[in-house]
Amino acid sequence: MAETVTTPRVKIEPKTERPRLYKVILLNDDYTPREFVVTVLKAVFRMSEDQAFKVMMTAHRRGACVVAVYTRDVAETKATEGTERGREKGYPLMFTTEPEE
Ligand code: TYC
Repeated sequence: MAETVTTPRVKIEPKTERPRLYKVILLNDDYTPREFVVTVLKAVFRMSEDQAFKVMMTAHRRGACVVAVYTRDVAETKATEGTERGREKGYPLMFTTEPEE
């Protein structure tokens, strides 16, 4: 018997939804020393001195700066850790998270 070769007419495209990403935002305040903010950015967000200084200065001048984007768990953990490092030293340093559009 002759072999029947069929070409599927419908292309099956498995769709894996990418997880929603969250921004970690650094908020300015009047009390936390600039150098301390830079130290926290380097330690928690693995930034270079240069990157950390630029992010700190942007928050200082504009009131807030997006630090990085992560999945929700990672964003929340890092925001909490950054805020906690300030709190330990008695500074009001604050990181928040916000979902990306
Ligand atoms: N505004 C602070 C100061 O003048 C420095 C600072 C920068 C604090 C950025 C927080 O997110 C911040 N000492």
